[in-house]
Amino acid sequence: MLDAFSRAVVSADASTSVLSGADISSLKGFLAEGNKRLDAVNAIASNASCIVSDAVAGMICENQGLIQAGGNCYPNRRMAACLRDAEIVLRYVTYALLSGDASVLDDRCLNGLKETYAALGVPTTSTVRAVQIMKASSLAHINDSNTEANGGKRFRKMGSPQGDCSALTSEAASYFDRVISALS
Ligand SMILES: CCC1=C(C)/C(=C/C2=NC(=C\c3[nH]c(/C=C4\NC(=O)[C@H](C)[C@H]4CC)c(C)c3CCC(=O)O)/C(CCC(=O)O)=C2C)NC1=O
Repeated sequence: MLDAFSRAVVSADASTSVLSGADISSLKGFLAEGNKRLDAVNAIASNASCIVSDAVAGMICENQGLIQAGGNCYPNRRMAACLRDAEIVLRYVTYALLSGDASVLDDRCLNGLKETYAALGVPTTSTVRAVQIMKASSLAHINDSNTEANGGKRFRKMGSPQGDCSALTSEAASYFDRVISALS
C-alpha cells in the first residue's frame, strides 16, 4: 500500500533517479492543501451511512427486480451483503482520498472483486449504478453543493470553508471511476 509520499519514492527508484523538483513541489502542494483534503474525507466519512443507503435505495428503485425472488438483493441476507459492500467501497475510496493514492483501494478492495461478483451472480450494471450515485452524492458533500430538494429530511450541509475544491473533487471522482472500471 502506497501514499503520495511513498509513491513518489517508488517511482523515482524505479527509474534510478533522485526525487525531482516537480516531485517535491507536488508533495509540498499535498501538504499545503492537507486541511482541504481532510475536510473532503470528512465530508464523505461523516455522511457515509446516508450516502450508502441512498445509493442502494436508488439502485433498487430503478430496478425493482433486485428485491424480488431471483434478484441479487433478495432475500434480506443478500440485501445486507449489498449494503455492506457499498459501505466497503465507499470506505476504501476515503482511504485512497486521504492517502492521495489509489493503491489501498486497488489492492485491498478491487483486486478480484469482478471475479467474485461474477461467481456469485452479483449484477455489474446495478453495482456500477450504486457506485455512480455514491459518487454524485459524495462529490456534492465535498463541495457543499447538496440541495434540500435532493436530500429531503436527511439534508445536511457540511459548512466547510468555501474555496477551490476542483482538484480534490476530480481526484475523488477518479477513485469512484476506478471502482466502476474495475467492475466493468
Ligand atoms: C475487503 C473488501 C471486500 C469486498 C469488496 C467484499 C465483497 C464481497 N461481496 C460478497 C457478496 C455479495 N455482494 C452483494 C452485493 C450486491 N448485490 C446486488 O444485487 C447489488 C448490485 C450489490 C450491492 C450494491 C451480494 C448480494 C452478495 C451476496 C451474494 C450471495 O451470497 O449470493 C462477497 C462474498 C462473501 C460474502 O457474502 O460476504 C464478497 C467477498 N468482501 C470484502 O471483504
